[in-house]
Amino acid sequence: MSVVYALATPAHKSAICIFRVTGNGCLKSLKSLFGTSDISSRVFSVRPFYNSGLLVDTVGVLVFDGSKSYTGEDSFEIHAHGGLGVMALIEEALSGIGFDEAPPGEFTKRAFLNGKIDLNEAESVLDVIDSTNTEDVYLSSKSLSGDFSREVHELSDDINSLRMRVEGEIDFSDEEEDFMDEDIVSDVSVLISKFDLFLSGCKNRKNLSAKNKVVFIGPTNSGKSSTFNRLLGFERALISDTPGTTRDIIESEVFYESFSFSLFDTAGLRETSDTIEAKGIDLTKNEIVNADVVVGVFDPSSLSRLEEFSSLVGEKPFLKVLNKIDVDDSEVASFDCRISAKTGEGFEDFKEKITAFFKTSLQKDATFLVRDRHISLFNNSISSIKKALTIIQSGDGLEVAAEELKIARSCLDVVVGKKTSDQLLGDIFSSFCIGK
Ligand SMILES: Nc1nc2c(ncn2[C@@H]2O[C@H](COP(=O)(O)OP(=O)(O)OP(=O)(O)O)[C@@H](O)[C@H]2O)c(=O)[nH]1
Ligand SMILES: [Mg+2]
Repeated sequence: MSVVYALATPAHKSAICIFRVTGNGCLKSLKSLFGTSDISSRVFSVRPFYNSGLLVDTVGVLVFDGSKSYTGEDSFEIHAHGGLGVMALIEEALSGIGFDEAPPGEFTKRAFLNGKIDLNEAESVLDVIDSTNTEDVYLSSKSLSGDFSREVHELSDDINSLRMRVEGEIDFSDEEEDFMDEDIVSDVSVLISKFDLFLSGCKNRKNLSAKNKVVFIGPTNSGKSSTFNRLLGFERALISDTPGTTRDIIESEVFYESFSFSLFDTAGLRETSDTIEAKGIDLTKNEIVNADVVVGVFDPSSLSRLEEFSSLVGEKPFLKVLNKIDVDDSEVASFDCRISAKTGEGFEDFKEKITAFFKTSLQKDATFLVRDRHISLFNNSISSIKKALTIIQSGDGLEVAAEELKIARSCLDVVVGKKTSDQLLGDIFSSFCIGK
């Protein structure tokens, strides 16, 4: 396999950027890049980094020989200052000495192909990165540590030993001996129960990377952008006392109480003859359709419009917020929260109430995160075991029962990647980020 490199951190100005390089033979380039090939393995060393002999930056280097690397190949990492110019020059240096740019997921794919991790563990790497709440992080990390694969292997071994016992029965029946391992039927039933129990703890990761969408709507000038900014903790959206300040959808991410949310600030809704603002209003209506939770922000001057907005939101969860309580703190029923975007009053309660919508949708008792492909393989596997059980109970066609058990086991082999196809690997690794 060729030597490949990738920027493993986002291509944005930041304190540090990290490049990864992997591929046997890559360590021969250390001299031209760092001025020496004498860099200890698995020790963080500080070295100058050169592009065509010119000093680019003083960087941290981590070298791994193949036996101790993530990919199973000789590898190294460059930890440089996170400027866009630095990134461009490091990239130029690496491609200049003939390294190829790594496609998405290439490092993890190589780890799998070189036997460092199994396919399920490789998929768990992606799940850890995609998780948008802390519970999913814990579940993904458990799979990455090999717990899920161990359970699948255990089921696989159980199926295999039952198959061998069934085949033993076939041999005895060939010899016309009257022998039936009475326990086979009950042991297959026990296996089915064990499999069912395992499946009941599996949570489909389908929506893992789906964002928790929180959309802010309300009359113009009610303080939507101010509320949005205070939740984010910085000035993301433009604020002014001119109604109609926000004209486009503004999105930003925030992490609160084990969840990440995507917040969307929208244009205030009012009847308008201004065509640009009218377009913003149409966008807001579309955002409501895609929202998980709609937050309606009102101020004391726009209380009368609550009904109008409630009907616009329809069936969607709707959190009604009264803002600007610093100017008017009179109690108004029919609001879920009372806040001041100016002073921050009421925001703890407000954040709790947003989070509460998402807490209820979590499957609390999950043990593992799985994918559609796992679920369909598990279903095929268990249905073959059930077919085998029916055949064994009838006492006829034990060869077919043994074949069904073989199919059941081979489904589990596909789960952990003992059997794979290029198509499957392509599907899995193409959804990774570059540099992972
Ligand atoms: N006193 C007080 N003023 C606020 C508060 N929140 C917002 N404002 C003021 O209200 C005005 C409108 O705030 P914005 O956040 O721009 O309101 P908006 O709802 O995003 O407005 P549009 O985007 O035009 O629809 C600004 O002058 C803010 O400073 C608050 O809690 N208290
Ligand atoms: Mg605004």
